[in-house]
Amino acid sequence: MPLVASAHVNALADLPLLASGKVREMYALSDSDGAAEPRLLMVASDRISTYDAVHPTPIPDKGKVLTALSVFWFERTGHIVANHLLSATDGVPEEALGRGLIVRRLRMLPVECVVRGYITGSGWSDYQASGAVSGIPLPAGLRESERLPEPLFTPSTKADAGHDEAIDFERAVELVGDRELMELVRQTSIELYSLAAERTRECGVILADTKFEFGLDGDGQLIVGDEVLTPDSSRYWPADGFEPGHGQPSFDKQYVRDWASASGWDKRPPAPSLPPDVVTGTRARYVEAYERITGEPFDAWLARTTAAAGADVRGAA
Ligand code: PZK
Repeated sequence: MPLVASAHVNALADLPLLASGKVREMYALSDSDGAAEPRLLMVASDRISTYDAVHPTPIPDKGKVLTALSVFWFERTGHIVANHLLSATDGVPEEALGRGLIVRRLRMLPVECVVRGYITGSGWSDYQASGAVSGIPLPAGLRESERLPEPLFTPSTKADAGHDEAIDFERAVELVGDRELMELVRQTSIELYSLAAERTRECGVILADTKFEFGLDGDGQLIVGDEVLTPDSSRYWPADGFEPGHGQPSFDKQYVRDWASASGWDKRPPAPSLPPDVVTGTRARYVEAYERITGEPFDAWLARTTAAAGADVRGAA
């Protein structure tokens, strides 16, 4: 029990910033407070990127929606693989409530684990150039955005700067240094994708592809980390209007992309600020994605997390 209730423990500014991505931050938590193992705080911001550039205008609640979706999927996939989530409330600094997660610190594997159920993006480019994706030959005559006969595991390397490089399974085995582990990672990735794609299909949302990051815990057990099955790590498309033969609109970012294209921006940094109607429309799409996929109001997430201080007090009684 804390000696002083609501003391401003773990204020964000006091924590060591370990990494800052385009749209989120990762902080170290101290090992000196009785924790059983090293822990991190991951905080999702409201920043949004299109064409790899971050816009100066935030989308209110975007970080909370992504965090809430990650937690939703962590809670529904624990029978497939353990995950790094420890808490969305206990130990999260007040200013990060709703957008912050306390997670187990892992030894991350040096590969990005992409699963594709539809042929789009760099997978479509690779298929057009070679008839294969990640070294996996595909039937001739596939159209852009078409559903694949079965989900494909198409790993990539983690590039520090610039774009991740597609690799085949054998290269992933070399990088990870353990074939059996890599086979488990592939099988697990496909199971996670398949579970999520079936669920979202029932909600009128196509999960075209997604990316997982795995790590090992102190016992060498495989753990899924990072964010899982969020719109930032996945391509979500509205099922309504889905039509192979061309690119599909993004469920969440399409207003921004449409506006950005019409604005005349050349898609090189710096990204332009966004007008209020694009911000409002995009926020509504993130909230709609959460509500369609989880079946609960987004406010329920806010009540569970941003009201956590009160919940702790009531729970302690
Ligand atoms: C880890 N990232 C990506 C970069 C971010 C996140 N559980 C973990 N243990 C150790 N390392 C990581 C994780 C996770 N998840 C995640 N890099 C390392 C990243 C920048 C900002 F918030």
